[in-house]
Amino acid sequence: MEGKDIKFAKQQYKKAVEMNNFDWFKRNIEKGKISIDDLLQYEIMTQDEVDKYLIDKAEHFSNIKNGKYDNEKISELLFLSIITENELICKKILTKDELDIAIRGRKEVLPLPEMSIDDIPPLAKNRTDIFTLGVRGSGKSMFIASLIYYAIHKDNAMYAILSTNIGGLGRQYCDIMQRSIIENRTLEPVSPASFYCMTIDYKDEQGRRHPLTFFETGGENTEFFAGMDNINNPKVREYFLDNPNNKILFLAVDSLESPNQAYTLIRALNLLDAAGTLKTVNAIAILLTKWDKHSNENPAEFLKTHYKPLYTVCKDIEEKYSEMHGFIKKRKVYKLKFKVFTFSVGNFNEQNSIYIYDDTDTKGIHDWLLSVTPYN
Ligand SMILES: Nc1nc2c(ncn2[C@@H]2O[C@H](COP(=O)(O)OP(=O)(O)OP(=O)(O)O)[C@@H](O)[C@H]2O)c(=O)[nH]1
Ligand SMILES: [Mg+2]
Repeated sequence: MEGKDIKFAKQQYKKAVEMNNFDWFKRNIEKGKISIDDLLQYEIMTQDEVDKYLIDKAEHFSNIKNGKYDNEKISELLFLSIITENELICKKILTKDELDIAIRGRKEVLPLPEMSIDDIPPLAKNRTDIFTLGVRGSGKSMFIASLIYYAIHKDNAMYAILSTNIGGLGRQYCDIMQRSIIENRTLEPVSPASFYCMTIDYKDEQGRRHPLTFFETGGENTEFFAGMDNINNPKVREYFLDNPNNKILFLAVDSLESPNQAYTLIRALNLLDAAGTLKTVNAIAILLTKWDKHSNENPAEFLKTHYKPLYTVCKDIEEKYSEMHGFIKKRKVYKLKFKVFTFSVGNFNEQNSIYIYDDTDTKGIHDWLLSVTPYN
């Protein structure tokens, strides 16, 4: 572009801004009198200004739809309000999930309803209670979500969520758990004040019914349960310490976090031992969660290196409670079993926010769960 052309372009641009009308300016571009490349090269306009004034929204939309814009560009257009999130969704240019990934690098976490421990329904008797303990963020909710999803969506498994007994928000919580897997989304951290229970019957391959109740709460509450001060809390006593039902304990150990988390779990086990509750525990499983990030490592080595104290406590418990003890008349008699699993809900991205569901670990744990729980 020659000197006089630059001057012309600058003048035209100034006029268009003043009049807040770019029609004439655009016509000059169409006729080849002004080129967008030159406007950028000679710094008459910035890229943002070109996007805003010279390119029709329809063209932006078509470029987004055809994958011509990267996520950064889409975010920039949204940031400058050249286009809006609403337009992208209403015009079906992007789905809500695609938009989340494009602009936030993640899908929005699923929000959870709040449910106080004081409002949960009375303990359902003659079922096996599944407790998943672990510090905040250790992967408890994703594990339970995957286990429930797997049972409900695989033919050989669960078939009924009891409408009686479920009470409170159990049903709603159960739906959210499944949705998180179906939509490949993570879940909001459970509020420390919230406590959910879901009564679900699992069906095994022989068609026998395993009545289970899943308990789920925020990571802080593992510490709460583990705190000796709370031993007299009536709800802790009802659901946890004095609960006569059979129990399975899953101990979620976040393989990406510090081994110090194990001491909370050890405290909880000591409390259960002291209160006599372990007599009603059928099985304990350590879950090395988020194992997709460790897939090349040997789980036994990992456990021995980082979690020897927890492993030793579990082995001691297994030994101490190795004597056969029948819990309920006419039921199969169990001795406490101890097992270590690696667990991953799928392959996560770098930020651990988006994943591709993989049910391999879940299947193994599901089958084991059926092998250690009584059936009707
Ligand atoms: N890499 C990987 N990350 C995971 C996996 N499961 C969970 N995460 C990550 O860990 C975060 C916490 O997982 P949750 O299942 O919500 O943890 P939680 O123990 O229920 O946490 P609280 O409810 O706060 O006690 C998720 O949002 C993911 O970012 C997994 O299988 N692999
Ligand atoms: Mg949770």
